[in-house]
Amino acid sequence: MSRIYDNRLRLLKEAHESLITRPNKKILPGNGIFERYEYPILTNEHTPLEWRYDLNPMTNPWLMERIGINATMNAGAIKWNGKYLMMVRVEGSDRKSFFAIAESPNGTDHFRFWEYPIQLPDIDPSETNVYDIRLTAHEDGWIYGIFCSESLAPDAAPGDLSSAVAKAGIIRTKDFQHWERLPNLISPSQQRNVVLHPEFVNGKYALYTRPQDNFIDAGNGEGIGWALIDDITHAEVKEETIINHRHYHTIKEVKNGEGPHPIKTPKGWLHLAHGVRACAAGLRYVLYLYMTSLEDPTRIIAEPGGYLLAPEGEERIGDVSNVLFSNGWIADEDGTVYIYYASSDTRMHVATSTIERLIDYCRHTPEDKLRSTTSVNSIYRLIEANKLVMAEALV
Ligand code: BGC
Ligand code: BMA
Repeated sequence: MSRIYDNRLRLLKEAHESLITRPNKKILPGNGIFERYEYPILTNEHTPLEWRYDLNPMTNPWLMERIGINATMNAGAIKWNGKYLMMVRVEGSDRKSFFAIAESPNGTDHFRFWEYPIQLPDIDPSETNVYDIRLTAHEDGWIYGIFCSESLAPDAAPGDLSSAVAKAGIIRTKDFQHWERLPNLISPSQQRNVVLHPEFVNGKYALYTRPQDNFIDAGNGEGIGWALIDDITHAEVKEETIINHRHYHTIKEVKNGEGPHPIKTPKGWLHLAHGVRACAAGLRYVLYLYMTSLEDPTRIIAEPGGYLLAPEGEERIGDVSNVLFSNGWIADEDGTVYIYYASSDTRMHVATSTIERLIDYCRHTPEDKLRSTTSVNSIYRLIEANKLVMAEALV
């Protein structure tokens, strides 16, 4: 074995291991709603060396990387057998993304990838890319994953190699080892951001959808939709109602989409979604919360104005800058909520909060009344109320 090979192998292994075992710290005091953490929880550098390097000194004497990994982003998440799992969108340097599971003992650091990425059952030769999976442990006993399956548009003009079609792919498992692939969702429009509700509603499966005019634009698709499905093994959207609308001059003017499936709380279903606005710098993606009724999960009961999380610092920079995206969170038994979010289509982060705090935030943050003047009114009301509190404190 050459000295170059030996040295490089030792350095690579040390760097990799210390990255994975690096403890993460909460950044305090935060805004009281959630806490961010000092380090991203997964980056391309966290992927196993065995995925990237040929470790045979005979065929790779310089120990070069043979397969590049570009990003680890947009992960679904679930607590399973006491472990915190992310089903990550890993993107190679060839721009193909695929899914791989990374596991942590505590939800905020020590995320380590399982030995192999997931090889999905291949049901459609035109399927080119897969991404943004949402995991749902459904009350039917299966764990489902719904993801975007993307292909070149069949009607693209010759030479147009960008027009694409987005469909919802569906898989399910009981052990995270064996995956059954069900037929893609049949829908009148293209679909990205499809999410399975964890419970039956009127005896049916329920999906959050996001109808779109074409591959990029939500267009007349006015927001986050809801559809009941008769048979999940031949899923078809027959009727779709919009439950969370877009509005002019808000954080979700251009598009919005459901994040992970909502968390059931005593006060209602707690939803995490992304909102998109357009600006000179391109599309800006932020994360927001809303709540729906336990009796009728399509009825909004609270929607705080503005965003919960927007890109900050390093988060603002990456392959697709100015983007936060989340399709995974975990509500723990003790009420802690782990919000897994990706920044700028590049890396994964965690923010923590609790169910109680997020409900309080949803119910007591003024809603967006859609005009500057109404926003100033909210600030006035807060100042006046604070003056009373201060005056009482002085007595
Ligand atoms: C990308 C996604 C993106 C979508 C719409 C896809 O080709 O892989 O990350 O959300 O285009 O822009
Ligand atoms: C979208 C998503 C994500 C991505 C975002 C920004 O449409 O579905 O895959 O994070 O674009 O590129």
